[in-house]
Amino acid sequence: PVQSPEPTVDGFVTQYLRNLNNGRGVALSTSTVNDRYFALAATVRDYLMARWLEDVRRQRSTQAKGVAYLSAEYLLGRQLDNNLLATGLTDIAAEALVACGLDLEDVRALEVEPGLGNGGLGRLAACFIDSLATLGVPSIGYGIRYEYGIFRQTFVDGQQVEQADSWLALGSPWEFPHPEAAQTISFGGHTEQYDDEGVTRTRWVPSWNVLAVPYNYMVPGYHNGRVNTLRLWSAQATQGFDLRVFNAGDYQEAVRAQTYAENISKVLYPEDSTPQGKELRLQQQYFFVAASISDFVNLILPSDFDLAKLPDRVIFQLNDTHPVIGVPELMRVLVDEKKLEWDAAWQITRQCFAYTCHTLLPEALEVWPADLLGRLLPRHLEIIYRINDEFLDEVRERFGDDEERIRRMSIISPDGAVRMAYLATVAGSKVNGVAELHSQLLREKVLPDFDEFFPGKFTNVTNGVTPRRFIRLANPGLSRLITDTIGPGWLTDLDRLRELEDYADDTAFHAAFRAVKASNKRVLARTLADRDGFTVADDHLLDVMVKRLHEYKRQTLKLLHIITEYDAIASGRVTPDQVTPRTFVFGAKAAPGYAMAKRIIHLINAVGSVVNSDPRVEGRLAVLFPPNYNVTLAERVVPAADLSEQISLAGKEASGTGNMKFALNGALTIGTDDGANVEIRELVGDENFFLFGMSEPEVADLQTRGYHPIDFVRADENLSRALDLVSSGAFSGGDGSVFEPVVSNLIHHDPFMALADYTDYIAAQKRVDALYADQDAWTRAAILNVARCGFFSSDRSMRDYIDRIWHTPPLV
Ligand code: 26V
Repeated sequence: PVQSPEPTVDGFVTQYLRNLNNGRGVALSTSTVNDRYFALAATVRDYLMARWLEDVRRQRSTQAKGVAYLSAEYLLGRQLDNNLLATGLTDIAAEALVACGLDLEDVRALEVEPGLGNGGLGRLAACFIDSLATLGVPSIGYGIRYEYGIFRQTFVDGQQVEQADSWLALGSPWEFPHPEAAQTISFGGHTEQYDDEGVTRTRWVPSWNVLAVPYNYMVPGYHNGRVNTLRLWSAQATQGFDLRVFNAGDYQEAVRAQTYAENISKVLYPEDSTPQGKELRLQQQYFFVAASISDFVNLILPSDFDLAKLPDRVIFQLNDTHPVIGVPELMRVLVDEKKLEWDAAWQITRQCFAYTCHTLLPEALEVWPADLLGRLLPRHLEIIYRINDEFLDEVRERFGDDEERIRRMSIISPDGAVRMAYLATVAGSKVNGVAELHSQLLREKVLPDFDEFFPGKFTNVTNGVTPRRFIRLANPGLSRLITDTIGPGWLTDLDRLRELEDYADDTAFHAAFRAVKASNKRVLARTLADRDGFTVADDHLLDVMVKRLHEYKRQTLKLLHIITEYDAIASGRVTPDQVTPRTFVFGAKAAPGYAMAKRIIHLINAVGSVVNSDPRVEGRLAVLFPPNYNVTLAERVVPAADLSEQISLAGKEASGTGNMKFALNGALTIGTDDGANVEIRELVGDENFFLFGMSEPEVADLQTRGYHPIDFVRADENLSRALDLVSSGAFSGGDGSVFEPVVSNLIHHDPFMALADYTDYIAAQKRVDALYADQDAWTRAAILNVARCGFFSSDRSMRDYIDRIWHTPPLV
């Protein structure tokens, strides 16, 4: 067994210097900050290594069932602090560095976060693997090692400009590449029938291959000695590929082919709502899923394993439709490679997958044109057709020749595209939504025929967030206060936060709680000063909206509120001292091809620069939009916030997870009855939540009656003034045409009904002001938010998945 270094300052120093000298090949005196960061990471790894190897061995040797989480995205955030926390080495490391004449703070600042995800879905996967490790559940995360993660956002003249995220430029100390364990992944070609000792079988004759090289990452549990694995695949050209072309003497062509193959894991697709049907994306999906299934079936399972028992060993959890091509892939492996009967293989496959849906937007549901899919994966298309034929036969058996229903339920759409969500629903043992409301709408509105056909298949698991990263690491002050008040243990048993209810009216606790918030604001102020040159007033209500830019999330509604506040003062209708001093903070990336979202970003910046430079509102209103919102920045913004903006049109936000992070850090929510907001409000109580806007049934109702945004403009003078201000060019140097597309889209279409909810939103903001004016009442409500949101720990989400879907108890 591997020897762990001594968990003492001396032990740490010795190991650290060894890693600096032997690992980096430098002396302490000549080392760069990068050397020091790498040596520190290596040292932390050394403490985790023995446990990791032991867990890998145990998970292989036991017959216990485990989870294989299939996700195209993992938005991990920085690793160093998290791994120090998990091992309990933070203080030792800090002291050891001091002993070496170094500062932990300087060294940790060097880490570039792996941004291998777009937003909520990718961050959720990262929270889930943290919780699985902390619960001790046998599991492995599979995904893609993108060479470039989510783009780096900059602003030029207020407009978003994307830059490549070269997170690997200086190397990553957290990964363990295993080129010797590479899998060959095939594409293209055709299928043919052949005679296999009297049995007619099909085989796939592909036309090109790529190598999938696994990179392993440690996923340590919190203070439990467990370390799980995240395995991300990187694409490399195969030798054979090169040789063939090289032998033909065409060097250029060989290099081109290699580049083509290696493109597969080159870059994360930065779109998260409108699938483009891009061939490269399907290549990415099949690439990582085929590698993962083969890894599990051919390498992790013993070679004599009876595949009929596969469902007793593994559940492949499909994180949205991105890995759904795994369904026909497992069928192909079982039928073509392992030579099982189709029915037996289908029986196994149906038990081995479960599907999580993360959206309600119809345009976000992935479909693949059959010709594209057939060109890239001809055998898989055949398998999908057969799955569909047999499924529709069953539907006919149940419902007769109800051709309308058959058309509705077919995995193949009328225009010949494969509906991946339907395939996942037919194949999955369970299908879940990510919040109560979302799961209900999924059953009633998105997949009602399937709910009727498969009773018991649909379920809910409300999302959660890891309290280790989003409370303990992000908010050490609050964490200390909680531990001082209710004792340790809450970080892995978050329902215990309830015990804080007893302190909701305790004067001393109030003071300490407020001091923590004030200190978090100062930390944020320092961060924004350093990274963006901003100044943050420390006596303002901090009003925060951070999330991807999307029309359904309604950043424009937030902007209309800001403009209304600004207009009220600028026009002299209210005096500055009549408004609550507020700093509005935005964070949002727009998909590079999403023109309207980019215009809205431009408008936020334009409003910000006018508001921030107008002496009439100085000291009262400020708008800050730090570029490149990411996990690292979230860890500073969330603990500092007073008010959390969760203002999507009801029925559009599947869950939201930022909403949970804010509430757990003592921000109050202003929000619609959407996604997990519903559950937050139920838990914290109406009086501790600012609800506004139409409910989902009201939205549906207005939609059927016919929505005319102009009616709402006419009915509210403040709204028409705010829109006029934008049209007049007040935020664009007098040129009204710049933001005309945003305004006219709102007035004439407003697909997400921002104008319909405006009046009620402004009224709710007035309630915010009123409560904030009573600091005791506000603090009480904030404390109760923390106390009552323990439910939103991702540990609870994992227990729900285990009980309702996976049936994979922790390994003790
Ligand atoms: C979709 C697509 C479509 C094809 C192009 C690439 C791509 C990449 C990601 C996605 C996923 C979009 C769905 C998503 O992120 N949903 C969010 O999931 C969160 C976790 O469940 C949830 O809190 C958010 O409400 C939901 O919007």
